[in-house]
Amino acid sequence: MNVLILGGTTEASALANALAERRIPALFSYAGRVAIPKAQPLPTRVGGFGGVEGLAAFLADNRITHLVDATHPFAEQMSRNAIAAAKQSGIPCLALTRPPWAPQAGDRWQRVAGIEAAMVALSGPHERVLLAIGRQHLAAFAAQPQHHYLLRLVDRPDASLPLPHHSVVIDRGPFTLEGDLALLREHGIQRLVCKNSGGDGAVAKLTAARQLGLPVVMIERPALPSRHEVHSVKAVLAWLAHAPAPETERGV
Ligand code: 3Y8
Ligand code: NAP
Repeated sequence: MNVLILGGTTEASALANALAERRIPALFSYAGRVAIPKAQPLPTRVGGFGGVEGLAAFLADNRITHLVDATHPFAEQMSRNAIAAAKQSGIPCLALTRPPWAPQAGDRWQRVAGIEAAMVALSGPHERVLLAIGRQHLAAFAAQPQHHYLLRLVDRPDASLPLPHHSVVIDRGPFTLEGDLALLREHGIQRLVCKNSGGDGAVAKLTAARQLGLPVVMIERPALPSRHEVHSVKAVLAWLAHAPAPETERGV
């Protein structure tokens, strides 16, 4: 058995620890989006594979027997490539994901279908907005320059940002309720924009917004092709114990 974990989430890290503890041969993969990704207890590679063909070649060259896509629900391209490359390679593939967040009593969510729709939702007069979507999709919000944006980024930006009025905090999660309440209060935040990432690593800002009665523009997840999905490390371990390895591994 030789497992490839496509990582970058809290759940991927938990899975990596579980496989390392059980001495199950595995590799961990990051895209290379941030300067210093969290260290993992597994041999780790960083960078793209080169599309579906590159991933299929990697699977073959490294004699991967099981592919676990534990990427973030907004890592749409990686997940599509994983499905295609696993099918092409005849290798079992499983997605480890977390259920989307659902609004609770007291929440003031405006649910939108994507980044552009979130930008349109900010068409009102000046507000102080926590734009908690990271770095990659900030340019869309230049169309709403009237707001003051609070940006939470993993790395300090190395170039000027496309938003005229903004403040930056450098932080990587998982985040805490105490910390996010303080952040919203200190910056006088009046509205939040975030992705429906699910999981526990970034939910604190939603609990804080509920307690402060703040509206949230919630960007819903991109649609993905149907695939075998589980929501726990335990379920992945059970799948690994029973999923048939490819023929090459069975020596037939
Ligand atoms: C490089 C690797 C762990 C994993 C921790 C989770 C939790 C904290 C919440 C906010 C939202 C955001 C962002 C966020 C969260 C966890 C998880 C999660 C959101 C790291 C990591 C990598 C990345 C990439 C980075 C993106 C950015 C997104 C910041 C590691 C820390 C906003 C997504 O500068 C950039 O280019 C950043 C890019 C993709 C989204 C974007 O478009 O900018 N994550 N985040 C991964 C790689 O190279 O393969 O160091 O841990 C991982 C984590 N980020 O093990 O503890 O599981 O979701 N990451 C979002 O959800 O909205 C922050 O601020 O409230
Ligand atoms: P994406 O748009 O779906 O992927 C774009 C390309 O990046 C992929 O086609 C692949 O390149 C490469 N890539 C993505 N994830 C990879 C991985 N784990 N290992 C190797 N290559 C990877 O991805 P993204 O949304 O930028 O996310 C990148 C990473 O950040 C992922 O690990 C994801 O789990 C993590 N992350 C993302 C978010 C988010 O909001 N998007 C939040 C938290 C964590 P090739 O085609 O060249 O193979």
